[in-house]
Amino acid sequence: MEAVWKIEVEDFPAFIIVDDKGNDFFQEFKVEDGTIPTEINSSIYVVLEFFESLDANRDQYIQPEELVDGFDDLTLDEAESLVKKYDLGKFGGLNLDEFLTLVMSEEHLKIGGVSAKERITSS
Ligand SMILES: [Ca+2]
Repeated sequence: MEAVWKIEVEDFPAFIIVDDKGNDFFQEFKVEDGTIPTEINSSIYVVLEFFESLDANRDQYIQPEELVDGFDDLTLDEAESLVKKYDLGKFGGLNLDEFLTLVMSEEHLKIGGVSAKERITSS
């Protein structure tokens, strides 16, 4: 159950939406720590480029079939469970964020014999 509270800010009405436990509705949209680790920051374009090269149907999501084409020795079964694991938005594919999490977490994934994580963090 949500509630809307009206607060006064020097003749300017403002509203804060909270749930029945007093939680700030917008809290979940806040980034905990606004800084991106430098090793990722420096290679964000490499990731983006890689992401776009995998996204064969250009829908901004990486489907299991597209993952198979992108990584060495990845079966469709493995790709499907990886997508299931990282597809937090339940889109049936990975968006850029989820894709980055996959690459950073699944260190065994390789591209052309090189760890995908290493590839995107060493440039
Ligand atoms: Ca796609």
